[in-house]
Amino acid sequence: MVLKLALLVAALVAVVSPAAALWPQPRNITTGSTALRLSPLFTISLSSIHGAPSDLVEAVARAETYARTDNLGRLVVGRGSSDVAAYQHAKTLSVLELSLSQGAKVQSITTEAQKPLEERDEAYTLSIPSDGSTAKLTASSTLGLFHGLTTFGQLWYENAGTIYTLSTPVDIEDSPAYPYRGLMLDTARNFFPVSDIYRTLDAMSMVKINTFHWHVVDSQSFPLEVPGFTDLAEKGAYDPTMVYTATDVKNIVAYAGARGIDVMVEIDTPGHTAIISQAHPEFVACAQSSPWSTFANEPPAGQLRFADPNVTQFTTELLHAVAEMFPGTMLSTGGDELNIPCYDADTETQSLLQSSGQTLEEALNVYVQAEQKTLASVGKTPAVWEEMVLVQNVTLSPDTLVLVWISSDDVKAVAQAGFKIIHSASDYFYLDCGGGGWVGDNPSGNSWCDPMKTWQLSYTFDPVANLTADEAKLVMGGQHLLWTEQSGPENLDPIVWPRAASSAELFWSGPGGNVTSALPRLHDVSFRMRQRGVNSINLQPLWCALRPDACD
Ligand code: CP6
Repeated sequence: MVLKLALLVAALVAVVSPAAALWPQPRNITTGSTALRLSPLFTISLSSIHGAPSDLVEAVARAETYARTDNLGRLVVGRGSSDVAAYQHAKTLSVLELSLSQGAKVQSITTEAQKPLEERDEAYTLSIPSDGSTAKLTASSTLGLFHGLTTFGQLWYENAGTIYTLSTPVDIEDSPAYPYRGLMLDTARNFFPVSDIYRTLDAMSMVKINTFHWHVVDSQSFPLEVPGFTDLAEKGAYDPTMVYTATDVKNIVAYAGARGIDVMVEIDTPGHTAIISQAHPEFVACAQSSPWSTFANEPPAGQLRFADPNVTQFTTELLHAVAEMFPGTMLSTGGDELNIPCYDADTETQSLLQSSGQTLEEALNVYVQAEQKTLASVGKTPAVWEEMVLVQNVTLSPDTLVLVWISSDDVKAVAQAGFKIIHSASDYFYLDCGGGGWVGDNPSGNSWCDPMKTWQLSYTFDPVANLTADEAKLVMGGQHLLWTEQSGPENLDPIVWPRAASSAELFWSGPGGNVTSALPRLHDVSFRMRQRGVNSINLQPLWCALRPDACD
C-alpha cells in the first residue's frame, strides 16, 4: 500500500515536473506527450508576411540560431539521457510558419513595443503538431509573434546532438494578464557599461518583460548626455567614460525595442538631484550640506529649488530634451523622498516663497504641474513615485502612473485616489534589500529593508489584494527594482537573475502560481540564461535539480 502510494506520487511528480519548462507560463496551454525532433534543416518561415520589418527578420534569425545552439539538456546536463527512448523514433519538425491575422497592420516590433500600455497587443497563438507537419505561430502584431518565438524556443532540449521536445502536440493561446512588466535599474549610484544593459535587455526579453525603467540619474552622478544640456554629464558623471552618450541611448532604445521592450526613463526631481549643482550651483538647495542625514536619505544632500521659476524653466526644458531621446510614451519625473528641512533651511527658497506669497506645498504643486504639462505637450504619460500622491498631495493628471514603493500597503490609498498603479514595493520587489551595511543602517543590525526578498516572496504576491473590482482595474502591472548603492557590473546578473523572472511570470500569467511546481521551471530559466551569457544563479544544489523529487 505504502509502496503503491509512493509509486503513484513518483508518477505524479514525473508528470508535474515539466517536460517543457515555459516561463512565464502561458495562460492557455494544452500539451501531449509525443516526442518531436527538430530537423537540422529547421527554418522559420516569414513568407506569408509581406514587408516583414527588419527587427522581426532579425528576431527570427536569432530564434533559429538559439534553437540550434542553445544546447540545453533537459533542465541540466545528463537529465535528458532517459529521453532517448522517447525521441528515437519521433517525427521531425522542419518549419515554423509565422503569420499575422487577417487585416493586421504590419509594423515593427519596436513600434508595437513603444505604444501606450493600453494599445499594446502582445497576444499570440502557437501550435506544434506531432506528425512533423508545419508548426504555426499566429498573432495580430509583430510583438505577439516575437513573444511566440520566445515561447517556441523554450520548448526544446538537446541530448547527444538531438534537439527534441517531449510534449507535442502543443497548443498555446497566450496573452499577458498585465500590460506593464518591468525591471528598474539605477545607473547613477554605480555605472553600468552599455554591454551590461544589452545583456540585461536580452535576459528581460527571455521572460517577456516589456519595460526597462531606467533610473539613469540621481544625486551621486549624472551619466546621461542630453543634447543642449551636455554640461550636466560633463560635470556630473563619475568619469568621462562613465557617460551614456546620445548615441548610446539611441542604440539601447533600439536594442530594447527589437526585443519587445520599451524604455521608461526617469529624471528624478526635485529630490535626488544634488549632482546638478556641479553645473548649476544656483539651482540646488542645501548642496552637500552637512550633516547629510539632516537633508537627505543618503549622501550627498541637495535638491532642486523648485520655488525658483528659473529652476522650473530649466526642468521643463531638460524634460523636453530628454523626452526627444526616448520614443516610448512613459516618462518618470520621480518625486520620491523629498526632504522638507532642506527647504526650511534654504534662505533662497524662503525668500522666494515670501515674495510669491506661496507655501512650500503650493510652490511644489506649481512645479510638478509644469512638469506634467511639458510631458503632455510632447505626448508622454507621466509616472511618479507614490509620495507625490500620498505625502505631497500635489495635483496630478488622471493618467499619471504611480509607482508604489514604500509599502505594498499603500496601493489601496493610491487606488482610492484613482491613479493607475505599477507595483514596485520594497517589501516584495527590491532586489538590493539584504545587501546591508550602507550608511544610515543600524550599525549593530540589518538594513531597514532586510531580509533579502526571495523569488518565492514576489512570486506569491497578490497584485489586487484588498482592492475592489474597480480599483483592481487600475493595476497596470509591476516590476523588480535594483538600486545600486551596493551593486555594480560585478554582481548585476547574480543579484537580478533569476529573481526578477518571478515578477515577470506573476504579471504575465497572473497571480496564483505554485512555488513548488515553479521551481524546476525557474531552474530552466537560469540554465537558459547562462547558456546565453547571463550569469543567473542557482536556487538549490545540483543534486536536487538532477532528481526533481529528491528535495521536496
Ligand atoms: N533612490 C531613490 C533610492 C531609493 C529610492 N529612490 C531607495 C529607498 C529605500 C530603499 C532602497 C532604495 N536609493 N531615488 C526610493 C524610491 Cl530600501
